[in-house]
Amino acid sequence: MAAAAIHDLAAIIDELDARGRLVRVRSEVDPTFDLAGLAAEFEGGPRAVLFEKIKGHAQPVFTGLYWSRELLGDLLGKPERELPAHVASCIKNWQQRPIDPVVVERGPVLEVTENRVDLAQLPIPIHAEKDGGPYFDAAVVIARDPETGVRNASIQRFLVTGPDTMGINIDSGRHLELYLNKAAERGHALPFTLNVGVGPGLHFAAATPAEAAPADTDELGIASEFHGAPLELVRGTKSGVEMVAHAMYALECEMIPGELTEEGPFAEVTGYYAKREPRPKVHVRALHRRRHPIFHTILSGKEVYNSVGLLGEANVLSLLQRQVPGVRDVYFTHGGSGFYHAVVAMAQKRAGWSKQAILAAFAAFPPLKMVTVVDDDVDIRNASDVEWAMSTRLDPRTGIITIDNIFGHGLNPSFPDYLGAKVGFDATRAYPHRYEHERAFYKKVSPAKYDIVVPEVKAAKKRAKAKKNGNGGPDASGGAAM
Ligand SMILES: Cc1cc2nc3c(=O)[nH]c(=O)nc-3n(C[C@H](O)[C@H](O)[C@H](O)COP(=O)(O)O)c2cc1C
Ligand SMILES: [Mn+2]
Repeated sequence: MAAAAIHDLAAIIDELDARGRLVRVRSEVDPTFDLAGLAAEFEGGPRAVLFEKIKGHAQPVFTGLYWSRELLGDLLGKPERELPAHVASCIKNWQQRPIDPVVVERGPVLEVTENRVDLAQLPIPIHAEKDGGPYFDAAVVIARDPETGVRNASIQRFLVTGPDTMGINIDSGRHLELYLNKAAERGHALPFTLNVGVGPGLHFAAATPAEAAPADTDELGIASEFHGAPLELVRGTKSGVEMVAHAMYALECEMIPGELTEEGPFAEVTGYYAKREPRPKVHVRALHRRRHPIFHTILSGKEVYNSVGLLGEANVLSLLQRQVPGVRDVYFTHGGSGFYHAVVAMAQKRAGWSKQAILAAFAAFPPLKMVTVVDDDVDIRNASDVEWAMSTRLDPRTGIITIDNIFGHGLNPSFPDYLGAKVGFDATRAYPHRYEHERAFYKKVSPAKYDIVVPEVKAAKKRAKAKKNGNGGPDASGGAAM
């Protein structure tokens, strides 16, 4: 897709439609449970989904932009296996010479402004049956450091608790937590904007881990790299914090330090419910939107693997390639909830570098719980192949590293209060390589060059019928069966 249109979700949806990559749900759908249940039927497939009629609402809902790397690769014009390297190169360009966003006078998000906010008017779905209520789960937060003014972008989940109030979940170590603490020290509120319905450039900028975009950098510039042009912002009318000019909706919000509200449960990317607990309360002061907005929601499974996971993968890949000779590729497995298990492929140059790769991967992305390093003759995207390396090359006496009492991801039940243990598996061959560990391969031969007859396998039921009618296959004629 033309880079120029990638910042606009409406243009993206039209483009997906033109490419046969948009499922349109024409029937009315209940946003409470049914929408997510139906979306789950399409999760991971090559198409996103537009719910045209939402029960009780005039505005449609869109989901699925991130649940397939094939879809994402097609949209960004990259083969899916090259996505981590593409993302890594965009971030590297930004680190070396950032293209700052520009503030413009007008944008589609300013078409309608509502100063009396009623969140119940928005078609915000309730996903899982035990969720605490409707959630914003794909919207980008823009805030400014109360001390330095540096902007930050992040994605947090927000539970709607009233017409103009919400609860937010800020994980430990997030830059937004730092900003809120700084606002508390100064005794004032922390204003921010919540931007719903943005393109993948800004979504990826917001999901860029702190290890790649530290607190003193304006990570909004990362979006400009994906767009091929500066990200366009408009100034908020209440606090002056910027909003995304091409968002579907932008909410001007603030948190008053110390004010808490009950937030949760929420069906999380881990496959478990996040606990209901007192968390920061949010006041919505104004709502801006397009005249015909589309609400963007995501299912917190594969969609998060390909945003937090993809960005984590890109960072681990670029750091490892700089620090550990021989690293070829990195993949965060789906079985590892998308960002708890990294598999690293390397062509060893020296004994011991594989263990170095384990430590560097943990440092590059703290939510990781497991790192498995294999040789570059293993397909890291194939769980059986990785298991083959573990069962034939890993020496459990010397190849397993455990680190106890280390910071991890709070949503992972094995890190209660963000503390737990991590494990690294060195499943590479002993170096220097020995004959016993050399993988056997067949010559690559293309069947297309040969005249081959491949019969259709007949179902057992059909075979029995054919036999009864006296025109059986090899069984009936006494021929040899293979
Ligand atoms: C769909 C999605 C939902 C997320 N939900 C949360 C959340 O509820 N709380 C949170 O702290 N981080 C959440 N994250 C992760 C952060 O947005 C991400 O780690 C980001 O890099 C944090 O920004 P920061 O480094 O500027 O603090 C989510 C990410 C995605 C992609
Ligand atoms: Mn940040």
